[in-house]
Amino acid sequence: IKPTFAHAAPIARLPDDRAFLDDLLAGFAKPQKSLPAKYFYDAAGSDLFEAITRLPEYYPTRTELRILDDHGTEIAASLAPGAALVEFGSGSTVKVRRLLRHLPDLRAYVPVDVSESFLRSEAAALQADFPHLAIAPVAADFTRDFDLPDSLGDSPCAGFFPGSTLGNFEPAEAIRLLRQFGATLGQGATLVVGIDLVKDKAVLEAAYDDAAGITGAFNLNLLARINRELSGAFDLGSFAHRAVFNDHDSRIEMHLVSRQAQAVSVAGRTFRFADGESIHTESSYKYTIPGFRRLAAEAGWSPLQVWTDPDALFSIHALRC
Ligand code: AVJ
Repeated sequence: IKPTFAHAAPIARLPDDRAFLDDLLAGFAKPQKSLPAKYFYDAAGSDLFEAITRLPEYYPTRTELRILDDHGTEIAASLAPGAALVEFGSGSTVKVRRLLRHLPDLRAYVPVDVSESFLRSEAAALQADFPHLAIAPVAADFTRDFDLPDSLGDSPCAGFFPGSTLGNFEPAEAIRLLRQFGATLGQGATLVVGIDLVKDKAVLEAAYDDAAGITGAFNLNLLARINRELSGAFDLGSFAHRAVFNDHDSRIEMHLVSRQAQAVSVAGRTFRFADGESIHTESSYKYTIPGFRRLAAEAGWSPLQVWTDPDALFSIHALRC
């Protein structure tokens, strides 16, 4: 098996701008206006997210990296020998590198990401550092069903889903996604998944409302993106960033709150906002270890092992289906 990224075909999908407008129209028609969090990540938004991961208040990224550094050998040992490792939403390869160094016999690394250009450059950089690793990238939206490369043959599969990205999905959607991962990876597969944990409300809220205002800029960039891509007329100064922990649903919610009554046009339509009315832009669910295991069990995954940092801020689970 040799690297196949040069030949990886893009998966057909709805043109992004039409999907964006459809999602905006659906979200703005609801009593609580909302937008899907996945639209945060245009080029500017991805740069802002990178900056968030370095903020003193934003503990998840550095804590997960620490767990990978402290327990990488054991985490890698939870995978079947000679498995192909599929990363869902691979983005930058910073985290998987922590596993790859403990996996000399990996059959292949299969990064899955919507951004084909990012996939290509990350695969090339990874290949330079791991010359013997077979890399078989797939350009696909991992939330939809996709096929693994034929080159994997019938080798056992393992999945990697770090970053607590699963926390962005409503529990019912998270179960559906975990079930889909099981169907893609096959019976007996291991899934290594990063999950942020419930903790003190002040710590959670600071992580999503930092003193430097980077998370606010990240949130407001969604309106800037609407202006750029959908001929929107949002005045960014008349919306405020708000992040609150919703205890009842165990999730951080990010909102953009209208500072005044106003009408805003997007793609030729007019949307009205009352003073103080918000757009719900993101939910980031926080789990307890048993709570996450219950969710995973509903999707057909049983717990193998769990690792946390000394302060129990974050968790990495190995599951078996
Ligand atoms: C990338 C979804 C894990 O929920 O913590 C960071 C995104 N939003 N700050 C998270 C995010 C605001 C992040 N995830």
